[in-house]
Amino acid sequence: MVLRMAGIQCEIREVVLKDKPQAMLDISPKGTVPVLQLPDGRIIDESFEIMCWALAVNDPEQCLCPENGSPVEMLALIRLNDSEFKFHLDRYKYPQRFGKSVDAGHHFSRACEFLAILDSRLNQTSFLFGAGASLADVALFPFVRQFASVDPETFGQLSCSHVQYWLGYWLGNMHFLHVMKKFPQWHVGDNSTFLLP
Ligand SMILES: N[C@@H](CCC(=O)N[C@@H](CS)C(=O)NCC(=O)O)C(=O)O
Repeated sequence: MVLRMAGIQCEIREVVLKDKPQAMLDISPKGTVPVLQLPDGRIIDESFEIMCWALAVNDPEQCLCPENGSPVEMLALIRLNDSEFKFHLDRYKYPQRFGKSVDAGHHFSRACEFLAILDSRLNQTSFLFGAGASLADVALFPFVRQFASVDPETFGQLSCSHVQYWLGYWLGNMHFLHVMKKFPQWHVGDNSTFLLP
């Protein structure tokens, strides 16, 4: 999505996780998506690093320069998401994967504490760090989307109306809608599919 926001043309090779292509494992043995291969052969295989790389190339919406707060504060919020919120989200979403003692309700409540932090920021401005979208907004909304989709009715009843509105904005964002289209699984020798139309 951020590659598209940055206007960077990119060949898409859609991976089915149960059937990872050898060409992907050869350049990134850890076997997670996304993986970006640059024309000079460099590999970036962490989504956050791909976002930072793309915005360093071109940042038309000024996502790296938040209007309120500093890039350091933005990174701190992203780190809190990737550690605390993701930890509780996973245990709320798939308690059975973490053993019998895991209480999904407890992790739901802890995840809601993070949503309250977001809600208080979004009570002040339309986006997390001001009137325009920032790297933090784009990095965080997919996790909030996952949280909401576990039980949309419960999410809709939470008292975090600013987060609910903000998520609605992102779900209708044209870059998001474009990248969420179903792409066919890539096989060696296929014609190229490009990100930008
Ligand atoms: N921190 C990594 C996480 C990547 C990750 O775990 N991606 C999942 C899909 S969302 C994956 O590739 N899982 C590998 C698998 O299920 O085999 C990133 O953001 O790039």
